[in-house]
Amino acid sequence: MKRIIVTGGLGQIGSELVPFLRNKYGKENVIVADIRKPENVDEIEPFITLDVRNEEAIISAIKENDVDAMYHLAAILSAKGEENPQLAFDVNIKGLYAVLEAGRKTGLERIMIPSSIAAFGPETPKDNTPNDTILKPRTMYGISKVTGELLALYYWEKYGLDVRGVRYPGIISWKAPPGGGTTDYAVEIFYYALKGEKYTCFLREDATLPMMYMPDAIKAITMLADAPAENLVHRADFNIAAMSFSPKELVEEIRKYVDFEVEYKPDYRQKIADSWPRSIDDSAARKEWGWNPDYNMASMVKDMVKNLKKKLGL
Ligand code: NAD
Ligand code: AKB
Repeated sequence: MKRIIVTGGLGQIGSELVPFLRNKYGKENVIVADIRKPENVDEIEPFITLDVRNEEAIISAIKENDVDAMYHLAAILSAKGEENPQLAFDVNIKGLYAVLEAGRKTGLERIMIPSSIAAFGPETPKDNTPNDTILKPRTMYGISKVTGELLALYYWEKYGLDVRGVRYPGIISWKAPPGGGTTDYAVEIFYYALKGEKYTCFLREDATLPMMYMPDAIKAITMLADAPAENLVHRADFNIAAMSFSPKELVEEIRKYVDFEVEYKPDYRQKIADSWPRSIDDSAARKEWGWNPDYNMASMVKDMVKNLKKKLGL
């Protein structure tokens, strides 16, 4: 991997993955691609406007920029996807197909595609969820993630296109806002707590979900990208775990730093959360490429409070 395109590079994960990759490969060798143009485009350069549903445009971007690898992050997340399932199908499934076809036709060396705990469904065992288990998600987002996992295996076995990915839990971070998921409460809540405002949580207080702090999310996907192919039994379906907590447990931890009021008003997102696991068995990732997380809930909250206070000027 020498020249990399990051699709959806302006999103929550891209905003932190891009600086990491630029530090490693050089600024000019990591091209940010997104459907929206940033206001501060001069700071983001090299940047291209790209709709991942347009295969020809992806092929041109790969050729014109002499790209050999891609992190494909462009997607519609779970909550936004249930508000507009047709858009989620279009971007997440047709867009992924366009990316894989462009990768196959141009001979990309590697494509990284994040999956999600949304690949699981109500019939999946909820605790210590195994890597290889029942995948019957009920959201369009989850269906697109299972499709991606299967297509990654297909393109590898049929064409030798090296497509890999992890099943991210909810990602918590302070640099860029989350993009419309069921786990977004676990980021939003910090802003309300630190400003001393009352937070209305859209999940129940006991809705336990697997979560991960952004530095571990970046570590996981880049470790997997660099792992020797011969060590991998799985492809784009690696469970990875770091912590699991409920909104109530997160509130208790944040209250060690600031006091704030919370009320719980579960909405349609509770049903999505109910269909996802509470905790994850990540032994395959540990065995095949040496995964282990650095942050637990306590160290994540401490770091979030410190960095967000600085960011908000508090
Ligand atoms: P995000 O919503 O923050 O960012 C997605 C980006 O994709 C946005 O910048 C958006 O403008 C762009 N985009 C949307 N449609 C596009 C299109 N047609 N063409 C090009 N760009 C388009 O998402 P994220 O949180 O950064 O997630 C990145 C990847 O990680 C996704 O595949 C997501 O499913 C996965 N993931 C994220 C989480 C999480 O908690 N953030 C958890 C599990 C998996
Ligand atoms: C979402 O809630 O949609 C994402 C995810 C877990 O995939 N954060």
